Amino acid sequence: MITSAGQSLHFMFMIWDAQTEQLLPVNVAGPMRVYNDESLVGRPGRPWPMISQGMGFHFGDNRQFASDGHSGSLPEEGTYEVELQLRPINDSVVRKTGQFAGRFEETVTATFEFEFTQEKLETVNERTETFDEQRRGSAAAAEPMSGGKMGRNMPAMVLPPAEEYPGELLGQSVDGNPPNSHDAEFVVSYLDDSRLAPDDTGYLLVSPRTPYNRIPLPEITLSVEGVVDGELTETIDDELGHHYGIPADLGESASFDLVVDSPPQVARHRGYQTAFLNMPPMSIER
Ligand SMILES: [Cu+2]
Repeated sequence: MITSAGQSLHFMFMIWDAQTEQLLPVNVAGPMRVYNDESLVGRPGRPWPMISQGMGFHFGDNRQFASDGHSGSLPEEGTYEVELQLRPINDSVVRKTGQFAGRFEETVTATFEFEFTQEKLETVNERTETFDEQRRGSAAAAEPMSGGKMGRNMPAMVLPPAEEYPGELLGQSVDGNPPNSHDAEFVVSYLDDSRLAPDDTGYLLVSPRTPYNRIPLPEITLSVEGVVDGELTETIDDELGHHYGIPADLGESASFDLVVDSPPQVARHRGYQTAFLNMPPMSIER
């Protein structure tokens, strides 16, 4: 998807597994190159992991299009070809389990074309959503775009609600909300038996997400301190989705702190610029 940001185009990519139709909220973007008639336009560069209320987790980059004989920073009208390299998902960075185990091991290149016309740019600009004045200043989020609006069948870009996770939910408030830290919600579930942990050991699953839209928050360094100690492993699993996990055996009334060692290393679109940054630890008790 392309939207205009000032005098450049903002390219946004969502990457999912065709086999399971699941979004892969993992930093895999390599260099992106844009061509017009086989000649490179703009600089090649690597899109960043980002979150936006409408698009959820994606990769994005702004491109200016000044080229020989064309001084504007928007492209000339015409057809452009885009090449985006996707890097392997390395198990030492993000653990791959279930149907994802052993996959995404090679660098691949995705290519597609787009037409740029002034008319298309105006259509995109018209889609910009503005909140009523009465709603400004109160906490909320814009609706995530659905597949239909994006013009194709897209996988879900949001995570399931807490009650859809297996295991025993921990740290829920009396109203049934998951623990939170600087606006992010952390679904914490204890599975006393899981294929993601060694035999006879339980598993602690933590799924951080944005409030309202349940957009996954990747690239966090998370650890636990207390009856269980250690850093959680960022994991993608076809059944349990994107989460952070650690093998753990939690007895009755076991308590620990969930500590955010570094907040999500993602760029933020409008509405998220000041959220999920200074994240105090959460005290959890079974
Ligand atoms: Cu973006």
